[in-house]
Amino acid sequence: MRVFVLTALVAFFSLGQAHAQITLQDGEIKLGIGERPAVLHGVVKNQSKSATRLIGASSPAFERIELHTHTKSSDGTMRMHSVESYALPAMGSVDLKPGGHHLMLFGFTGQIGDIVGVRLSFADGRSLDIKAPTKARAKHKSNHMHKMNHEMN
Ligand SMILES: [Cu+2]
Repeated sequence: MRVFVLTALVAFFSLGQAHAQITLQDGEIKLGIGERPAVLHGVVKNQSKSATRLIGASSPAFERIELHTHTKSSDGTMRMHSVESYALPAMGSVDLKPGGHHLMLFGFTGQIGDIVGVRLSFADGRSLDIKAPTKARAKHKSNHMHKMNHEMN
């Protein structure tokens, strides 16, 4: 019995090593109003011992996806801009949340309420296919900020 359990454990961990142990928790897409881009929030978790970087995302439901972050500018306001990648530490995570890193999704081709597939790509060749629900974005201040910033681009 003990030998069997040990074998099963070894098999389990070997399988885990072979597969990408990256997950997205609480992923959801808030659609922009009208032609405005959508935003994806969630927590990307890396449960492997290899640090990597999130370098891109794509979805059949969007024309293109950019990695964005917010930085405080010299006048104290938060500005959104695109970045090349996000660091994803070993046994760590990266938060995609309002006021921080987020994926900006342009050119939605679906309907509100659709559950859409998104592929996240990592620097070490790993990728993660997730499904996230699309929701209408509430009209609040942060939405206004997004609108303003994107109108300036
Ligand atoms: Cu953005």
